[in-house]
Amino acid sequence: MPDKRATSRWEDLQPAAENGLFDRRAFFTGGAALAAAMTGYSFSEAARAQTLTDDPWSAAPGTPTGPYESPSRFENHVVRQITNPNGEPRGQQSKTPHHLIDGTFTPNGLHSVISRTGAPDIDPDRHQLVIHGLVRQPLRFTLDRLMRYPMESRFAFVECGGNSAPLWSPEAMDATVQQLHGLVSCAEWTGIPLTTLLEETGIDPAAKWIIAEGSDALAPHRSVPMGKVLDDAMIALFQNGERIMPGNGYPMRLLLPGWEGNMQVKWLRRIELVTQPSMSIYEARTYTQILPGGDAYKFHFLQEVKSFITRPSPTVNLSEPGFYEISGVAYSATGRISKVLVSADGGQTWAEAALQDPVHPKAFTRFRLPWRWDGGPAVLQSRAWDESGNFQPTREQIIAHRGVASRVPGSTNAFPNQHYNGPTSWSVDEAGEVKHVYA
Ligand SMILES: Nc1nc2c(c(=O)[nH]1)N[C@H]1C(S)=C(S)[C@@H](COP(=O)(O)O)O[C@H]1N2
Ligand SMILES: [Mo]
Repeated sequence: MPDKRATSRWEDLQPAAENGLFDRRAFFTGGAALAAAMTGYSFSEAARAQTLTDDPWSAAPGTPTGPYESPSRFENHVVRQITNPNGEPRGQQSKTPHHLIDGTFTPNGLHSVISRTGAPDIDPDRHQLVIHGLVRQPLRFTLDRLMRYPMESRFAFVECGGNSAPLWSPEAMDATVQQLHGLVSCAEWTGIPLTTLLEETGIDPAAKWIIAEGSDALAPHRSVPMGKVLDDAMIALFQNGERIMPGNGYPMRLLLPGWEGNMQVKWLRRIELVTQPSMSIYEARTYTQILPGGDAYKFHFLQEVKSFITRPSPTVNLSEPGFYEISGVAYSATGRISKVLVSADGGQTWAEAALQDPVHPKAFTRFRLPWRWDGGPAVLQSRAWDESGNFQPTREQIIAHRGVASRVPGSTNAFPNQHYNGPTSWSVDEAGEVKHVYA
C-alpha cells in the first residue's frame, strides 16, 4: 500500500509535458514525493554489509596528499579536446568537456582556451600594463602595484563567437556537447575594475573607445566601446581563486562579462583610449557576421541567450528505462537567466526546469528536471529566457535571420557564420543511445 501522503503528492507530480517530463515543482514537493513518483524505478541494488569491508583500498593506509592535487586517476578521460595535440604551431582551440562535469564553474584545467600563437611564458615580475592615449596622465602598472588596489570577484562565462558554429551546418552531426559547445566556460574572476585605474589616469571626454592589446607574439588587439568599459570591464588576475591559468591570460586579462570572447584580450599589456575603433582583423573580418543578403554586422558584441543539455547527451547514454535527471547550462550577456523550458518530444510540449541557486548575471546557470524515460524514442531540447526579456530563438527563427553556414565569397571555411544561439536537440533511441539531430 503506498503511503497516503506520498500518494496525494504523487498527484502533483504528474508529468508536465509529453514523453515523461516532470517540471520544477517536482523539486519543491520534496524528496519523499519524488521518491514516490520513482517507485518501481529503484537505481540501487540491495546492500550486503560485507561488501564494505572487502575492498583492497580499505585494507591499507592511502596516498598522502600532495602539494597540488589532480583529479583521481579514474577521471583521466575528463579532459579538454585540443585541436593541435602535438603542439603544431598554429592557432589552438581547447574545448571543455561539459558532458563530464557538473555545477556552474569550469575547473581551471578544463576551461576552454583559444589562442592564435600559444600562451606566452610571461614573467610576472617584468610584465607591465600601460594605459595611455586620451588620458590626463598615462600610467604604467606592475603586478606588484596592481595587487594593492581594491579588488572584486564576479562570475562570468567566456564564450568564443565561434562557439556552437557547427550548428550552422544543415546536416546533423555525430558530435558531443564538447565538440559543439566546448568553447564556452564559466569561472569566478577576481581583479580590479578597469574604472578604478582609469580614475587615476583620467579620461579625456573625447575618448569613445579603448584598444586593448595582448603581449603574445601576434599582439592581437580589439576595440571596446567606453560604455562597456565604464559598466563592468575588469582587469582579471585570479580565476576560481588561483592566478589565471597560462592559457587564459596569465598574469592578467581583460574581462568583459557576457561579450564576445575575442574581445577579452589575454596577456594584456596595453590599453589605449581613442576616438574610433581600430577595425583590426578581428573586428573587420574574422568575427564579422555575414547575413544572408550579403550585408554584415559591423560588430557582434553580445553572446546572446543560450542553453544546452549536458546530460543526457551524446556518449552519456541511458542504460535502461526509468528516471533520469536532465541537466544543462544556460547563460546570457543581458542578465540573469529567468526561465528554461525543456522538451522531450522535439519541441512540441515543454516543462519548466528548476534553476539552481544562486543565479548570477552573465554566468552559467544550472537547470535540472526529472524525466521518466519509457524506453521509446525521444528528442530532448532546451530553450532559455533572461531577465531582460531576451530569449533563445528557435532554430527556424535564427536561420531565417542569419542563414545556414553562409560563406564569405571565396572562403573555404565551412562555417564562417558565428554566434549560433538556437537550441540543440539530442535524440534518444530505443537502445538509449543519444545523438545530435535537428528537430
Ligand atoms: N592576447 C590574446 N587574447 C585573446 C586571444 C589570443 O589569441 N590572444 N584569443 C581570443 C579569443 S578568440 C577568445 S574566444 C578568448 C578565449 O578566452 P579563453 O581562452 O580564456 O577561453 O580569448 C581572446 N583573447
Ligand atoms: Mo574566439
